[in-house]
Amino acid sequence: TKTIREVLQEVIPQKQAQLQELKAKHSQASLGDVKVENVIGGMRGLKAMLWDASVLDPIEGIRFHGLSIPDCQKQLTPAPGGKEIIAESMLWLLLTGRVPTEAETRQLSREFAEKGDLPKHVEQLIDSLPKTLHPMTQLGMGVAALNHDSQFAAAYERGIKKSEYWTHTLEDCINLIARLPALAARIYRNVYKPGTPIAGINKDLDLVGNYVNMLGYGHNHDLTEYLRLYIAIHGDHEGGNASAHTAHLVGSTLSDPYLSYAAALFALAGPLHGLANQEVLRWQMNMQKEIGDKITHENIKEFLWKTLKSGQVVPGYGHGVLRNPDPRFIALQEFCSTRPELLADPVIQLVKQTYEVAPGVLKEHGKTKNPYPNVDAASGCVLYHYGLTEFKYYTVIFGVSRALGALTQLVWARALNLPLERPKSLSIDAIKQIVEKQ
Ligand code: NMX
Ligand code: MLT
Repeated sequence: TKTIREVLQEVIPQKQAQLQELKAKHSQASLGDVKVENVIGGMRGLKAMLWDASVLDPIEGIRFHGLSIPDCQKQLTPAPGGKEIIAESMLWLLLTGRVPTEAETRQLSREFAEKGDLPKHVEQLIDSLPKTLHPMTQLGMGVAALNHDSQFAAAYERGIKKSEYWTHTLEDCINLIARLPALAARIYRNVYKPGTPIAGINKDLDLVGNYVNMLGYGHNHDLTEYLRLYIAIHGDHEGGNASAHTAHLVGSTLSDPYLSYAAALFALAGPLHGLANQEVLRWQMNMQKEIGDKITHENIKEFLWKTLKSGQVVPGYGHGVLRNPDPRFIALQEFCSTRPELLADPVIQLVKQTYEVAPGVLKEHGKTKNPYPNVDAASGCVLYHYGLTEFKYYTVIFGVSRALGALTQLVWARALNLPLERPKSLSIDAIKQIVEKQ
């Protein structure tokens, strides 16, 4: 059994050599033109980032180091007594490119549990915040305040060689992932169950097992399994998504992992990105209220058109890269398909029926390049079924998850000595001058 640090010590020199070779042989090769539409269109389609842990195919969806979600479900070690992928095995895969053994997975679970308690000052900060402050704002503030103990920041201040950056970054990333459940659970308990005690960390449980326990739902095995799957598959979605990209950009200034990930969380908190899971539930509940018991395709269609005609987006549909139903959406639907009590739930049925109608309506509407559901269309309704009905909290769970991928890339960015990210911008006049000369 090797530690994650030992495996990284082995794989980093190999990857460094690969990058050196690419630089030496192909630095001047083109990966495609930069068109005006890329510059004014949110850089969509522009191949402009290095990101190794996962690649998103528009049709097939996400692969983590080449493994699809069903591959991961087969190959990655679940929790004892569980079946779903857990955060530890996903992090091992993302960080090292290797499927960990069961012993390696358990070793990481134990390390997370041992490091999971929050420092007093962060508990006090979170406890002092108004309960009306959005849970995502609280999460970002808590993560930023954890930088008090950043090993990278302290080592940088002492003066370290660039070749040592990644080891300190890794320690911060592991400490941050370990502490996220206690932080996220404290926010939930303060806002929604004030005055009740929070469970302590159980050293024999996996990261998400402890998270669900601290949230107060540890008795619910199915919800625990659902959140294990949810957190594993939201972990990484290549590099260009707004949260991961933000962490990468901020990290490239050598801001420490806590500050970099806090920034990422504030990108995740936008309704076009992670907040969409909150928005989906709110929107589906409004649909249910308006339609009442008579849920038919016709009624759903009418509600969809009402949303679109009022100039709003249909939350949970569309994507910057995907052009097919999101395999994460499919995986979460499949979780439901083996559980009759979930299939019978009216909110889950409404989500499923919306999926039967929405792509047709969005195609007819004719704007979105992708009329199919993304992960957010499905992720909240199961939480709702299990009694976690406070949908303003849902993006926090996404925030616990995305740390796996975004922090993996911070370690690799330091290991590969990637430079400050600083693209060139152009004014409208400058663009006109360039194109008019062509
Ligand atoms: N409902 C209505 N209109 C849409 C939708 C939608 N679901 N998706 C895209 N459009 C519109 C979009 O607003 C744009 O309109 P306009 O020309 O007036 O600006 C047009 O279609 C073209 O957009 P696309 O190029 O298809 O999409 P883009 O890559 O710009 O944006 C999203 C991707 C995900 C931001 C967009 O599809 C969206 O707003 N979806 C709803 C929100 C959502 O579910 N976000 C979650 C994404 C996943 N995540 O977890 O982060
Ligand atoms: C994500 O998981 O980050 C979202 O699907 C958005 C994206 O990939 O752009």
